[in-house]
Amino acid sequence: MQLVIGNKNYSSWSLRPWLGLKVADIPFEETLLPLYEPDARSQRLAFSPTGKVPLLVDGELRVWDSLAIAEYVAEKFPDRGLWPADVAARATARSICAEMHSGFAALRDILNMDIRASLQVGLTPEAQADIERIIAIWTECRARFGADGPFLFGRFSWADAFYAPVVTRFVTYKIPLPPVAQAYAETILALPAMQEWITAAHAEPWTNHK
Ligand SMILES: N[C@@H](CCC(=O)N[C@@H](CS)C(=O)NCC(=O)O)C(=O)O
Repeated sequence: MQLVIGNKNYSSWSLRPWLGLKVADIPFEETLLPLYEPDARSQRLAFSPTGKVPLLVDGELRVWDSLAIAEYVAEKFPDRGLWPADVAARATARSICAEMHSGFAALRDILNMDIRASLQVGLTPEAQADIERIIAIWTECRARFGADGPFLFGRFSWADAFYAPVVTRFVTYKIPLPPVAQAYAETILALPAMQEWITAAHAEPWTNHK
């Protein structure tokens, strides 16, 4: 399989499937298309009908959009446990992934993913509410489903991959977290795959400042 992604410093949607595949130890070839180069859109359109990344290529098949990629990979590799085994936990994991996929507009707008940076921003009430909602999700999942390990549903699942970019945003923008959320953020940052992504982000030459 081939995963087409954007810059590791900026592409939060790309991090999600990349991290899931890496942690689940599923081999893939990575194709990185820098997002802000002059011919970036036409490069992406050569792979993806939406002109967006991430996109997964598996033989003749193209799967675009992070959530569809997550579902496809989970179906293709059911033994990797990328969705929780318990039906209630699995439905909750899918709910919070869907919530991330379609929500948190204020957070996305104000706290752009920028792994290399260390920034201070004024938070709008909407962005503050998004942060509080994420802390509530993490706290509730850890309490209800986290008995078997340090992740949201105990073992690593797609839910962790979907919230991993938020972890980097909280670091970049120095957002203070209560202890349970802080411990969870540190668990994600300590993943070797996460460290690999962060190291690569620091080494990238491209910026979005044109
Ligand atoms: N809903 C899509 C969003 C993908 C997306 O917006 N990707 C950004 C990079 S992080 C992109 O390709 N932007 C280029 C553009 O919008 O032209 C997903 O979940 O994969």
